[in-house]
Amino acid sequence: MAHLRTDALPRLPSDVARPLYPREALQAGIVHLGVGAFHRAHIAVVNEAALHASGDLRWGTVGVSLRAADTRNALRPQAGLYTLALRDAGEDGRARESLQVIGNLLDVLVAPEDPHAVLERIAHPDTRIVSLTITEKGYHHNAATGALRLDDADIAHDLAHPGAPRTMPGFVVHAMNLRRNRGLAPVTLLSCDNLPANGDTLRGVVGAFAEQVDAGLHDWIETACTFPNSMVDRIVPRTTDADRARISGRLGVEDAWPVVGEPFLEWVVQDRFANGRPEWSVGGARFVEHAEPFERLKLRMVNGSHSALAYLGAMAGLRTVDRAMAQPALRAYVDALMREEIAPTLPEMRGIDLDGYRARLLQRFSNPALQHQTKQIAMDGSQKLPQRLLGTVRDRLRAGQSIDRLALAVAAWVHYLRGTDETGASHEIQDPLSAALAERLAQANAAGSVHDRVALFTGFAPVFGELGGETRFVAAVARHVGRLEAAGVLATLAGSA
Ligand code: CS2
Repeated sequence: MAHLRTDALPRLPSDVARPLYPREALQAGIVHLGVGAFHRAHIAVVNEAALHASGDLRWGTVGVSLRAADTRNALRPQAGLYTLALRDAGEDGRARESLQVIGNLLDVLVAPEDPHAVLERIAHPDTRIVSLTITEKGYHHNAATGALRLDDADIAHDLAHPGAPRTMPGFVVHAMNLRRNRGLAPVTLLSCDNLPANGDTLRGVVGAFAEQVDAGLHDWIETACTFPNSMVDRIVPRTTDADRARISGRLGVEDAWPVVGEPFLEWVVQDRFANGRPEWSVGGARFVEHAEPFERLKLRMVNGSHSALAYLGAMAGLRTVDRAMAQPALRAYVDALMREEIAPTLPEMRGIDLDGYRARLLQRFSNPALQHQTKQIAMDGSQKLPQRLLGTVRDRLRAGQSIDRLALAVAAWVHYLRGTDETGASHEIQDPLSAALAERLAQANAAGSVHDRVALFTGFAPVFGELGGETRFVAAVARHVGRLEAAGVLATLAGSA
């Protein structure tokens, strides 16, 4: 089969959408760090709509992979073209899928191969926006406090090697130094990661790194660049070989690197751009003065419930989110978690109907056409729990409210960390703090009673902060860990319904 390339576009089936602007005239106004599936199914899609509607050709994208070469290797022979497949189930329950070939990704750079090229791209006069989806761990911060970890080996490396950094803070700050020294315009640094006040978090880690480099540089970044907060939402499971084969079959040409997502998309962005921006509102983005309330809503409702479902589902041997949702006890639990414990912590927001939001979310999680793996969501728990679950726990404890269901989600993570599910199948703990977590668990396991074990484990400050000292929290988590260990997920849920 021939490959997806520019010359294949006119021959694609007529129901496949494709770029209709002159690709060869696109400039690279955006550098995107972390050009994974999420970026290609979210920001790039909104950007594509803006290019179609406005014809403003300043906003092509150069993607950067901070680690692996696979995306570049697959996309360079395709001139950056790839297919987005949006999937859900029709009324008859059968999967349906719409295809669009996206054209605004001009090139992909692989940072470890050529860090100089990445620095020069960010420092290029055409670059106006540096956007990021590098996942929580890419910030090299303490997830509980938000502070840059100056003791991190890669951060120390990047402070010592301005010409060959490895981390996001290293690339951003050293490239900003080049821009400032060359008298170039500042840029917008746009975080699209699932972090609370992600722009402020980015400003914090970039600022802390810059301070170590040069006080003048720090001030220039602070005053000239902007760091909008943003909320991003679209479920994007990892692409499988079966997806690749099915999509290539429909296209009639081989696409080595398509992405799959749900039809739903939201993007709320604080309208604070240092050097212009595309007309992203035509692609569904919403520009606001304050994005934090939307981020909190999304992190707590979508991601908090998602993590709860992932740990409970994975431990019950349920491989995908929709299969977890098909268990009445799990569905009822997630519904009650959102309704009873999460939604009441959220402020009133004009235009947001929380009951409708919750109902739609239950439907999104039940999408059988996505096959979203519970283990994919279970990754990196130490980086996710603080903003997804623990902030909600804190708010409720402060208000003297019950945290029973939230504590079950936290207990499910602790249960998951033992590395074997209830069917006896083992799973790897993928987490940047996996070694420290394993050490803590081993110490805790020597402690005796479930309560003492959980007390020792929740004393792990990089995740739990001061919560480890909250007796109500420790007692509630311990009660659930005890039940999960003794009776398993489904019996625990049946007991707490
Ligand atoms: C998920 C998110 O993998 C995960 O941790 O919870 O990627 C989730 O699918 C998105 O944030 C939805 O917008």
